[in-house]
Amino acid sequence: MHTVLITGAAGNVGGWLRRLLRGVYPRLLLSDRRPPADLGPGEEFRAADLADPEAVMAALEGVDGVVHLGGHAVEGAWPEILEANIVGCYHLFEAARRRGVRRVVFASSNHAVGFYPRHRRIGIDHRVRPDSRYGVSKAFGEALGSLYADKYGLRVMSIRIGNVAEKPVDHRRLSIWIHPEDLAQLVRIGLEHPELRNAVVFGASENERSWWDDETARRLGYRPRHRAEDHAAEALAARAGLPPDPIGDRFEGGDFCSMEFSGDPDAIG
Ligand code: 15L
Repeated sequence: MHTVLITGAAGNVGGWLRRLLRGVYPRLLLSDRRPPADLGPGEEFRAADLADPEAVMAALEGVDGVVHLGGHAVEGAWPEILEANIVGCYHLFEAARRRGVRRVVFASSNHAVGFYPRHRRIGIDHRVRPDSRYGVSKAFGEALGSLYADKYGLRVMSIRIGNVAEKPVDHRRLSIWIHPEDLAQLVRIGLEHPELRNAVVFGASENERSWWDDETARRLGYRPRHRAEDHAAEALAARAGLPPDPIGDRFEGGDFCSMEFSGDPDAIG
């Protein structure tokens, strides 16, 4: 990997990865609709709106690997999810194919499987179970990555990211939290591992309360260095201050599940 481009570089996760991947690859390019407010003098920025296929093509010129964080990062109305996460994701993979990019690391999300009940331990072989239009868009991105890997030989890793923060902020996050340094480790595996072809992994730190079997990531050498349990007292205290959410507290996706919910929780086995 010589030239790596991060899309969505002006966002929160983009900010972490910009700092953690600096100096790792000879050239690190940043892309977003607008430059990050704190863009440094040594940082190279390429503006691109994912909705504009020509702009995405231009952004990917001379790029070997993409870390695709760009798009809408939470639940939203259908038109914005469609434009940023469905059409935009297609533009990204298609530009990667046409530009001869070798690898794409796709930021998927735990919300692709958010409707699994918390008492179940799931692996990547469990079917997707999105908890929102946002979660559906992430399942779509994973499927697109799989198509481009199988059909065009692009190497793709989709990371179902839990919650990226310095610490798990509440009870739910004790199960799904990932420290930015652990995420950077996973991203580097996606960009560099010689045997990687087409993988979906869960993105979590060393979390005793995890709901996920992350065997694929481990097999690729992932060894998270941060432990959620070290912050358990604080995270549990934070939970005490939150109002009860009978639906959200039952499923992995938390309040993404309870938003707009009018189903039968007992029927979601
Ligand atoms: C995500 O996918 C979101 O991008 C982030 O904002 C958090 O909501 C996170 O999931 C989470 O589930 O905590």
